[in-house]
Amino acid sequence: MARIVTVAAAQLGPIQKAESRESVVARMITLMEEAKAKGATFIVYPELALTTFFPRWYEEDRTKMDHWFESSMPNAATQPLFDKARALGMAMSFGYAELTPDGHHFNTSILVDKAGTIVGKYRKTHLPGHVEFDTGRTHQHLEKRYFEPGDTGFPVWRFAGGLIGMAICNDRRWPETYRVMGLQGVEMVVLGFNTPSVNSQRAGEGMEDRLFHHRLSCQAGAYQNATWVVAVAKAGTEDGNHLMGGTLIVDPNGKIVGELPHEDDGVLVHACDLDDTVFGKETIFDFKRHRRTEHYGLITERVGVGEPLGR
Ligand code: CDV
Repeated sequence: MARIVTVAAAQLGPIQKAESRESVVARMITLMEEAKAKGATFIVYPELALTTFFPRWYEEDRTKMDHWFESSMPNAATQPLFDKARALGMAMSFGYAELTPDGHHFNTSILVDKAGTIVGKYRKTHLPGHVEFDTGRTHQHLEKRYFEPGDTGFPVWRFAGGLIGMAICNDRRWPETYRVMGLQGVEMVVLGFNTPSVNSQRAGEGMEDRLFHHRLSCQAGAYQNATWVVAVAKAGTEDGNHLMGGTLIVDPNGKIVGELPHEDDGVLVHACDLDDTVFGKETIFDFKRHRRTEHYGLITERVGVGEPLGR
């Protein structure tokens, strides 16, 4: 028997520094209407969906960046998105910069059910980039300056008729991200990303390589954990800085079932059968039968590379 979740990967084109949240929310609502018309019941937007990718801008006084953060959710700017989701009966996930009441800064994503209630929150674990201005880079990536590492871990929620987990951008490159969710039986991982199309520390690593690594990471995570992966870009040129596209959906066999071919606002809709996860979970990736945790200690004991065990 099929368990279908029709998901819309809702890519956003560029958001310039000067664009207001209200304007972005209007674009997100347009995408939601399109997703609904195409049969979707769950829409996924990118990382930091409400604003430009502000961690590319260096600011000496960090408090001057607080205007990019949301201190409540929903708030006046995003309420129309929540209202529209409730009116359409659409579940959703989107990313934003979160400023907590006690002053913590996180790169956050939420799961919102079709009644408009926030039922899940994930805070980005793997923060890329650096803390101080780096003259050796072609562009700055200051996530480590403006965000703290997330404190949520990688929970999986019973949501939309399945087991759903979240990740954010750089998290998708780390096998641990998927495996921790895999061990909770995850059936669909949803994630958003803002990926510059050139490596700031290696000019020769351009868009072709970046897209290759992105697909490789999402496909491996999906296959090795027998889960759907829905990866959604913010794409295009933001104030002169180019972000790659590559919004895609991967099936539990590791195959890409759809990918957007452009860098504008757009939706990629796919009817994902969560029961397609069963074969992998009961055979080659039946963790209970095949994992050998007695040999995995280094995964949690070591952060960086240490002495070889074989000498
Ligand atoms: N927003 C990100 O996490 N971006 C990183 C870049 C800096 C490599 C990514 O993994 O796509």
